[in-house]
Amino acid sequence: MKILVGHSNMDLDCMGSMVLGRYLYPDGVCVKSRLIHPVAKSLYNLYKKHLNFISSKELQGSSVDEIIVFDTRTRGRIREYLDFLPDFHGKITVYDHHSNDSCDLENADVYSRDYGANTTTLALILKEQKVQLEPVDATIALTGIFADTGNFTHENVCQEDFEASTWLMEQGASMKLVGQFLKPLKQEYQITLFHQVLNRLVYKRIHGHTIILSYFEMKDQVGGLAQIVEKVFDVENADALFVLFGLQKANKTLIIGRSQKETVDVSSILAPWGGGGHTRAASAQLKGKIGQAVYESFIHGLTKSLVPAVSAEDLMTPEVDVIQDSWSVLDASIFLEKIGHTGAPVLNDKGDLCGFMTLRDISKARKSEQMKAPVRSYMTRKVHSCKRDASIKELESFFLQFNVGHIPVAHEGRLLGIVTRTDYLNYLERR
Ligand SMILES: [Mn+2]
Repeated sequence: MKILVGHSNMDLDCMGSMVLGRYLYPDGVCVKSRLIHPVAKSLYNLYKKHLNFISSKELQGSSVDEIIVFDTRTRGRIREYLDFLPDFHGKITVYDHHSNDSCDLENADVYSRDYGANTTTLALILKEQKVQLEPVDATIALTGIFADTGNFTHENVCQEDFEASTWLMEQGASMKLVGQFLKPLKQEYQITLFHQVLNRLVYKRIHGHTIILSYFEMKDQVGGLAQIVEKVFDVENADALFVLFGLQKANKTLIIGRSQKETVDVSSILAPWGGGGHTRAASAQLKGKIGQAVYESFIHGLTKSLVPAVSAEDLMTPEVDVIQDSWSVLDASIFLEKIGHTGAPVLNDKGDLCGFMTLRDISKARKSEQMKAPVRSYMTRKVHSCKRDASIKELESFFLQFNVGHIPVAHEGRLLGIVTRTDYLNYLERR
């Protein structure tokens, strides 16, 4: 017998891969994991009959000669099936998109693609073979792609994910159903909890990072906490979020962390607490520890482990073309034209930053035929400058709020450099 499996705690991408995998291996039998990830539960329950997955228990005593693995290449993540197959020595074929994970499945044929979703790999193979899908399978597969690509907003998204999705739409996928399955908070208690967590958020600036924290105590653990935390992170604009759930009955604290910045690696921040995961999503469990004191000591640890954030000083261009306030407007105009900028900071004779001269200011002087007037009478006196340690968030709100293209960085009146909108955009792209 040939079996098709995904990783433990199957998610939507797993299910999408498996239903498509069935077209490649029509004689294969899909096996469900013991637990199903909360995000995939409603889809699974609704399509149980159509999916027709057997449980891993049913493998006991069966003669499996080939295993097709989807969405993982790690033995530990398919152990729950292998445990029922102690005598298995057959062929293993892997379809996976986690190319950074090392593969410890001996003699496996690994079909690896770096797409945003693993389902994409299977969809493109079937497209190539001109296979016709049942619309319900197209819907399940498309849900998998949306889920693993964060609705096509994650950095891992590539052209192939779009191509596969287009094809799945052609195969009759229902976007209405996809949207339904992707709603992260389906239960009323989850929505209530979402608002409770939101109400207790504390904003902290730690080493230039904006971190939000929340401590929440509850009797028993409920399903879908990670989705709640994710939703909170979605609506808040912070660098990272840590929600600590004190679980009274189990006498432990569950920490769930999310980050949107490479330099705030939540997995390494949670490592000293016995946690793990990815750079941007990780969790930890503190057994036997609960209460406000745990929260306090977590904040303390966090302060120690956070690497200082990038600040205005790191982004700025230090050599700035400046205008003197005693120059004539005409000279300033010629100067700006020569350097090809739309504006420049103005310094007084003491060398202090005293204004900003833009082409707009110059045209005002031109209209009133005052090109010989000194710069100081036409420059913009109110300069929106920032401090050298201004955070990325502050710069961002500067650009948005004042609609300026440059932000002078000053210290005690002295101009240190300038951050342009381009500097800022370049940073966003590389971070
Ligand atoms: Mn995946």
